[in-house]
Amino acid sequence: MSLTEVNFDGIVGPSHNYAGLSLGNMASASHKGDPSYPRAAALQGVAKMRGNLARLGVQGFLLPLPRPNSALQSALALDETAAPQLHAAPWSASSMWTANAATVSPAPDTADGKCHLTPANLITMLHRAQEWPDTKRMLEIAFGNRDHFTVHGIAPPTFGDEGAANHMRFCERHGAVGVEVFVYGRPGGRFPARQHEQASRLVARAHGLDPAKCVFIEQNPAAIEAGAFHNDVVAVANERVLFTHAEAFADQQGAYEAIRAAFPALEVVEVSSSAVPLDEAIRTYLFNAQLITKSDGSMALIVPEECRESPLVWSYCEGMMAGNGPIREVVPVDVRQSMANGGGPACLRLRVVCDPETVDSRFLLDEAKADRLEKTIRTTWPKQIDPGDLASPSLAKSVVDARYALLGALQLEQLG
Ligand code: SUG
Repeated sequence: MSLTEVNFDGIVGPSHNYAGLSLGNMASASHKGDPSYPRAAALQGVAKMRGNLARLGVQGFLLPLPRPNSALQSALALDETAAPQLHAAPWSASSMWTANAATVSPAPDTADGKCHLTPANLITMLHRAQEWPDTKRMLEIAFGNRDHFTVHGIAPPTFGDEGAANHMRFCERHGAVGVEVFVYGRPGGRFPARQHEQASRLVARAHGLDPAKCVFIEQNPAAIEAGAFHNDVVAVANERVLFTHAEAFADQQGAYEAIRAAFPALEVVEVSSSAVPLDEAIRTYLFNAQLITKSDGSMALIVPEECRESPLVWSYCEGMMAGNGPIREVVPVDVRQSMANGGGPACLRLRVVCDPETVDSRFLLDEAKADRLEKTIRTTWPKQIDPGDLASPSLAKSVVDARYALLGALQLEQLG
């Protein structure tokens, strides 16, 4: 059996909109009320997947969840006195950011030799807390092969869990035993600390990880204040390499030492605050990148286009490509529609180290399926959504119909 890293990207749903729902997420706040372009957004996502399919030879995806969520609409007892944000929450397409779908511990790390997934409860934000039941149902289908996968229940409230966005894994190669690093925030600041330490710890226990191969690290409260609402906004790991901003962790040197104690081969690529100030790193999402190992063993960083447009960030990237560190290529991709809600290339994917043969093949991409996805999106996804449209029954019908068309195109009607 050959284990490899499969990225499951979230297909951007037909209700994608900018309602400014995420306190502490600067992009979401600054684009509140803008018109959104769901069709363009979803096509940007498919183009990113095609690029990675060509680079890595394998690519998966997860589907948009049912929206508007009528159960949440009735639970909220919506009427004209309810705040606009309450009206918007049941329409959110936030499940596109699959780095928040679950925490994943690959088979080599777990006591029973299976790959364990815990769906994230996302309880800190109302519009995200509605995701997990449908996400869990989908994961149970995609990873339904019980000889290889276990899908757990969520961490119980009040422990906030935001999934893989706060989880990093270090290993010699993806199929080898790994050290799993859980990054949590300490509550009490201006913005919510969305990942709670106890949620991370219980996920590690539930997955049957070796305590000697788990590291728990506190996120820098100043990074949360600056808009790093998840650790993956300021750090990303791949195999031996940690690519991180110098202000990512509460105790930066202590974090490196703790990881190195469990994983001596750690190689840190640290970007100093003078090279790229924290605010610029968060604005451009330099670290919300996919750090991938190419077939020749070298690493490439898939970054948002916004990085190329920033003189500071791009000059850092050019210097890195010219140097002799582990990251030899930087590839900008256009995911602007997602970026405007605070979701970069890394947010849009859930990494699952597994044998692709053990996954339900309906969730795996090939070129023909990418064509089918694009055709469905081009013909059924709304072109534009203005904030006032969210109350419209005709928009609700188009969103529901578009998702059904997608389920049909992928033979996944059972998710209907
Ligand atoms: O949870 N944005 C998402 C972005 C998630 C990014 N994921 C990772 N960093 N892995 C969030 O804040 C915006 C929704 C709105 O404003 O309508 C939103 O939910």
